[in-house]
Amino acid sequence: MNVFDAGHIRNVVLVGHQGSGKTSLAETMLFVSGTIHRMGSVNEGNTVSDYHASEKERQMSIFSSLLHAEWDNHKINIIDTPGYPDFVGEVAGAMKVADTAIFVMNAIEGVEVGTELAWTYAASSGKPSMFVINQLDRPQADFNRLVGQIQERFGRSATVVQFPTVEGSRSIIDVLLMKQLSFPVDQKGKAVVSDIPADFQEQAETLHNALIEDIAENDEALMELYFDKGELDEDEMRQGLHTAMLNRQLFPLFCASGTENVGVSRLMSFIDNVCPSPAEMPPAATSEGDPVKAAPAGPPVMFIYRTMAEQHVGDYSFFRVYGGTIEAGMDLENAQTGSGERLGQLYALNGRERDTVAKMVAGDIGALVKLRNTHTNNTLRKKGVKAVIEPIVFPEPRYRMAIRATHEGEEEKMAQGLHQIIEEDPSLQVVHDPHLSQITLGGQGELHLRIAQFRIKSKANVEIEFSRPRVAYRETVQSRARASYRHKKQTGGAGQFADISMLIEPLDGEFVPSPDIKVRGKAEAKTGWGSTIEFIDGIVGGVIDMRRFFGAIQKGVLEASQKGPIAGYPVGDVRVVIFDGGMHAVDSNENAFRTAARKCFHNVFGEARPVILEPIHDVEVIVPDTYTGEVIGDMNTRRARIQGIETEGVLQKIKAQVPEAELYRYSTSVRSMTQGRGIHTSTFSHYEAMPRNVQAQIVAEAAEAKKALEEA
Ligand SMILES: Nc1nc2c(ncn2[C@@H]2O[C@H](COP(=O)(O)OP(=O)(O)OP(=O)(O)O)[C@@H](O)[C@H]2O)c(=O)[nH]1
Ligand SMILES: [Mg+2]
Repeated sequence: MNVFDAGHIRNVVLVGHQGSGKTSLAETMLFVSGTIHRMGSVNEGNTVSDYHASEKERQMSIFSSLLHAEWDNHKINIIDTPGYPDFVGEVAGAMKVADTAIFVMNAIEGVEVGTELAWTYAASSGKPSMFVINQLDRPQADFNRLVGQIQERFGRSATVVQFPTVEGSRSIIDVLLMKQLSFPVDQKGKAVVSDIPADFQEQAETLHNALIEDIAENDEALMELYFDKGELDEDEMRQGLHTAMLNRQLFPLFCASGTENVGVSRLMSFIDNVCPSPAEMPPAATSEGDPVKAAPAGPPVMFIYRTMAEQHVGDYSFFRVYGGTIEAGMDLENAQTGSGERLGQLYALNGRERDTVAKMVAGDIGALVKLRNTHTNNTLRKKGVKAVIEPIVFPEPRYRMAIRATHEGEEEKMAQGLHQIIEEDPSLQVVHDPHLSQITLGGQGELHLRIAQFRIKSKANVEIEFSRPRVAYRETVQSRARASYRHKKQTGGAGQFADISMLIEPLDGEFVPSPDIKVRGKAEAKTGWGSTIEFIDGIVGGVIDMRRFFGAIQKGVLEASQKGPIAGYPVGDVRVVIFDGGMHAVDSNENAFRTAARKCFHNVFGEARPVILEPIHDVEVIVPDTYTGEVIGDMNTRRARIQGIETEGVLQKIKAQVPEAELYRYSTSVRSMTQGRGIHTSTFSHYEAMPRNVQAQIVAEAAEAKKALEEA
């Protein structure tokens, strides 16, 4: 394959809701460019992009795939992403390395959650964006309604470049060219250009003027020209659109029917002529060192945006070259690990197919195999260069399950398998909680985890099982209480003696001592589960030698706090004051005080209105407004506190605080309540006391589990 310089490269990513037609559109892009000679279809499972068995089986994209087409001496890199929200991690990675985001919209469904999700990535990374209203051949398609919806949601910056003559027809009026473009079946996607029919002249004029005004509004020089001439020519419009796209001032809106090969060749030309080249994009942002300019003669800097093991090939590292020119055999340094990497063969991909390329210059996207120790989000650079490309921010999990190896003794294999799939998909997350003795796998939804389970099986040959994760409750006290404990043992020789009086209270502000307590010292312990225990030495008259025993007392309390007295959950923030006690010249030692402290803590805890705390999450659900009522109704069965509802165009955002215990499989519930059109996020907010009745249930469960353990 030829080598292209940055000026002759375009990097586009196809994004949008599930089933909007991205993969079909990509297939047609490859077909009209002559890259492939037969158009496959998603329904038959023979597209270039959806080539994995799991994608064919489900007739949907699961992984992003890298494709490329040559068009008019340009190389267009196309990344097709999955629209199903479970796989949004793939969108995050692809969006990072693309220069233009093409939002493929389903002409019947309109703005959907998948559109919304991708939009946040494009907006936060400042990517030039455009819309393609797709599937216009379908009888229920309503172009005007959709334009209204898009503008309502994304603003008037969505500017119409094309409209269909009649929904379902194979003709489009292009108001930039001011021509009718027809795509007869026998022309294999080539446009037949003709004058605009009289019926559409008026609408075309109106939209043409609107487009010119949109363009002029964003460019002073063009505005002046427009005032002078009362018109802008095609090249001026292109130039204006180009600049406005780069600045995210305008989002051109196109029409197409991917499977019918209508509008696609025109889209390719627009990508070539108007969408920005990598050379025009701002220098790549870095987390260290200066931003990297796409200069072919500069020192090589490349970034790995994705890693994927392929059968019979090995580990593919997908990359974008940000600086310089790279070639096979080159020695680079991994910025994160400091170790050296020698580049193997470079490939331009079309799904499973690969072409060897001699060199790749700054701006290009490709893949290579068998890097020794380089992972997603790593930068490879010429030794001596300081730049580290800013990493991709992958989404936080919204679905979590406890996992274990189905067969005993395969824990080690499971750990390896987990390690591998997380390397490939950083939107999965493993958390090991030693206090709950539980490993959880978090991801974007039920299907995401099921695919992970399947991949662990095929990679590491280990079966894993999912179960409901236990919630990390905490135990704490709600009032001040005092108790004493005397530990005394006489067994033959040396005895054991320690006497402690302890006060406990919630750790809430500074200690306000009662008149009988004098503060003499203070210590603070941070527990392994994230809470704080404050210790106050209030011993007067040396009844306990605190220089010798304060440490042992703290140890005892910390031991006891690992398993709280109510149901065995770790203890949350408390203050412990040692205010009285006694010791014995011979029989007192550290062990004795540790034991006494443990027991005393247990007793005093029970006196201070103990309570179980539960984690509360901030939850946001985004749904089309027809589902708002249902989502709120369901929230009310989950002990949720609704905090507000905001309108975002045609979608609603419901905000609430919900106990974690009530969020089990919530993403699945949201999907089924909204027929796949809603999505939620959930982040830990704080701990809160549980209602009595719910607590009683937790206590009963803990008692039962303990009994079962003792009987076993
Ligand atoms: N009539 C019609 N159907 C289309 C068109 N584009 C796609 N489809 C159909 O819509 C379904 C989904 O198409 P895909 O290309 O897989 O959509 P996608 O956006 O890649 O979907 P995900 O990868 O799951 O997000 C398939 O059955 C396609 O045949 C179109 O332009 N017209
Ligand atoms: Mg797809």
